[in-house]
Amino acid sequence: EKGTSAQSGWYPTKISKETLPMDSTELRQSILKHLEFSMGKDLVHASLYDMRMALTLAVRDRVIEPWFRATRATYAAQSKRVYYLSMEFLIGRLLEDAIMNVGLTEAAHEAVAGLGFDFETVLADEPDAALGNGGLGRLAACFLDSMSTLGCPAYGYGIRYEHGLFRQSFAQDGRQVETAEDWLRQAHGWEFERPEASFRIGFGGSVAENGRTAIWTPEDAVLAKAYDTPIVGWQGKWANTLRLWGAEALTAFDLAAFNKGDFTAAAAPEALARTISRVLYPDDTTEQGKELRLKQEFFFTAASIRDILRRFNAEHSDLSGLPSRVAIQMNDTHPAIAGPELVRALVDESGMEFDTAVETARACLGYTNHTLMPEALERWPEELMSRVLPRHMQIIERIDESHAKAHPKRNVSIVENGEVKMGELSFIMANKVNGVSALHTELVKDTVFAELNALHPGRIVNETNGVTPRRWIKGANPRLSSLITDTIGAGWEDRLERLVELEPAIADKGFRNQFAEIKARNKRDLADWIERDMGIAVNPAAMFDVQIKRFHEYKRQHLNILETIALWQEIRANPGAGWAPRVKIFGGKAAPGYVMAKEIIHLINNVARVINADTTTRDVLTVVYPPNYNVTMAERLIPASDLSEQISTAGKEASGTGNMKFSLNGALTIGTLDGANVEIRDLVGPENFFLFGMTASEVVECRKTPDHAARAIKASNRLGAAIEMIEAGAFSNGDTEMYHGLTQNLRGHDYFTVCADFDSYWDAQRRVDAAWGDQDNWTRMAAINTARTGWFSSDRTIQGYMADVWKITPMI
Ligand code: 73E
Repeated sequence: EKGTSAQSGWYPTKISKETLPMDSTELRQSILKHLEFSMGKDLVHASLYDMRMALTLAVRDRVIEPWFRATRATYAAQSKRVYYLSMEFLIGRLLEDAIMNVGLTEAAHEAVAGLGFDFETVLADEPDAALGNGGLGRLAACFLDSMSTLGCPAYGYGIRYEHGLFRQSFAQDGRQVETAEDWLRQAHGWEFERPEASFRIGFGGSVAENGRTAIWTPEDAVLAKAYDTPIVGWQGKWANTLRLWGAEALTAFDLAAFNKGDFTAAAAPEALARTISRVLYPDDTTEQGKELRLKQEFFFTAASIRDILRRFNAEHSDLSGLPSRVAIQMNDTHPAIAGPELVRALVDESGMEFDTAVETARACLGYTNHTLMPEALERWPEELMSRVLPRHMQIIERIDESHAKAHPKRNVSIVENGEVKMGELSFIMANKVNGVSALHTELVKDTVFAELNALHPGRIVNETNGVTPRRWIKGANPRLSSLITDTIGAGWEDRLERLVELEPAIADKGFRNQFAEIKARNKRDLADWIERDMGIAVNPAAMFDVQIKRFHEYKRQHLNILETIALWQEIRANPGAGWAPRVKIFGGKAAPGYVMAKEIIHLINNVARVINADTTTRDVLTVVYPPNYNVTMAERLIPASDLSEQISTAGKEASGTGNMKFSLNGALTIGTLDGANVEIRDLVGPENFFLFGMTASEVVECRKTPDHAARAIKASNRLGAAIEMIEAGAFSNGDTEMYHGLTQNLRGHDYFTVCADFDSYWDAQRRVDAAWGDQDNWTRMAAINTARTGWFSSDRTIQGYMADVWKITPMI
């Protein structure tokens, strides 16, 4: 960048006209220019796609100036840079966010309408970039937004998956059916292809020892090619780069084979290489461990490390200075090979002494742990690692040996029982290790990394997750945003702690009425969408009770559906008891290979079918489960929610970030003391939070009683009856075997203590009902949730990382 760009002289030397404010007439001109010269259309023949692309390119033009300016300022200051390495970036749609950040929302609305298109329809034409599974990937996307907003010089590095997360339908009688997602079928208007930034990434082969260093001769190699997307921050003050790597074949198309008529052979090298960036693995906190996954991890990590070193070497000559210029964050263990790869580059390619290289690498690296679920802690067979990355395996063994030598009394190792433990590797190679909520960080210290924490006190720190208020309040809930601005004035979007200034207004009945009216309007919009999309009429005055997240047993969607069944029975037995009307809304996907999670999805759809057909309960209970939950659907659902279901088994949800989005948008939480729920409850106050269930340590205690589930079922008629209804085939057209796996698990092992927590959950739900009865007080509690949760801005989280982990000062 520095070398080539300075020579070719494209650096703007002064603030260009692109930074000046733009009105709708100028934007219109720019859209028309792009329609003509980029899309090759005139307005009369422009399709929705043409209009969306022309608008995208016109807005993208406005992002270039802050992007160049940020790059220039970073070079000029020789600033340290953050490199955020993540297998997932769940960014969703970009257009609306970018328009908002560069202050063009009104102008764009006006310009697009003036050209004869509906603005919302144009925005909705953009496919979601679903390059992530759930919370981990969405967190990375929120962090990109906050790093740009705060002026933290940063690059996001990941994989440009051709196919993001699969599309979900319930085509087979309510069972999840997966189909390929193809967001890249249309041109991706935001990215810039960078063929000059390409690296050869090798796999396999052999290692020749050569004194202190070694020469690795890979057997296969692919090309990693960079694709850059500018990420502009709030008010366009700064922009960073998301650099995603696409895999290509090194050897071009085999023309000789083609000419002989062997078309498959001709295309083979290309097809093979491309598989590496073809699909996102659809596993979130669940088991896998495929060779291709390891190759993906190495592919993007190695390309990123090479890019980082190239950039450093262009500015500096002494690699010992690396840690003062480079902070590399590993988003979970997926990029854990960054440690050995950096050591390999320093030793084998730059001749650095091994121990010095390990110290240097460690001083650059941070590791974020996102889960304690044993099945999600990555381990690779030693055999596989040695075969795919022979030099890295040697380096890992050496790191392991020297760590063991330095700490002879402790029994911790990276390689154990023929497996390489990536968590231990990441911990040992990082100078800071962080958990993602206060509770989770304590559990990290006390459980998985207890030994390592004793050896390296102070290495583990907490950085509680956050979410970007630009997307999750300003963009998703414009009505609430206007009320906030009207009440506390402008400028809260990048100073979210200012939401506390709302609190005095909550005492005012007029304010509460406005707050309630906004929620009601958001709910009417959602009800219209549900009716349009699913053909289900829901009562917009009912309580919208929402659980949206990946399907996993620990998240306990089955606890929710069991309570739904029990409630339905209770309403049927006593229809006139003045029930609080509810719409239960579910959303989420299951990993395609996760049988139990898919059984729960199927059950929910069948319970919905049966309950929604019951005319006696129709007015007070409806269950809806729109398929293909994604970022865009979350933006639609969260502002229209009254009740947020955060009901994981305590000790299992590392943090949660959906929970924060709900609170900020004025939903009350029913939840366990798990992850960031603990901090939400501390902030909003226990009287504004519906707590239930065992604590993390009580869960551990409970499991010591082998028949805890059977006892809980025996003690709870409601729970027993709900399980029996499922077993009797009430939701499976009389088929008594359909949910056998699920009910047997509940009656037997019930590791996630659904049964033991059921009564407590039921009681909390009835407290929710009672609270719903006083609508004005409900609104007061909801508004308090908004006012007191400004701390959950990802700006605050990033400030924490900058101070505690990256040791970097922002540039604005
Ligand atoms: O609690 C969430 C957390 O809020 C946690 O389950 C999730 O990360 C979020 C952000 O910190 C998470 N995802 C994964 N592990 N933890 C994961 C594991 C393997 C593959 C993909 C994702």
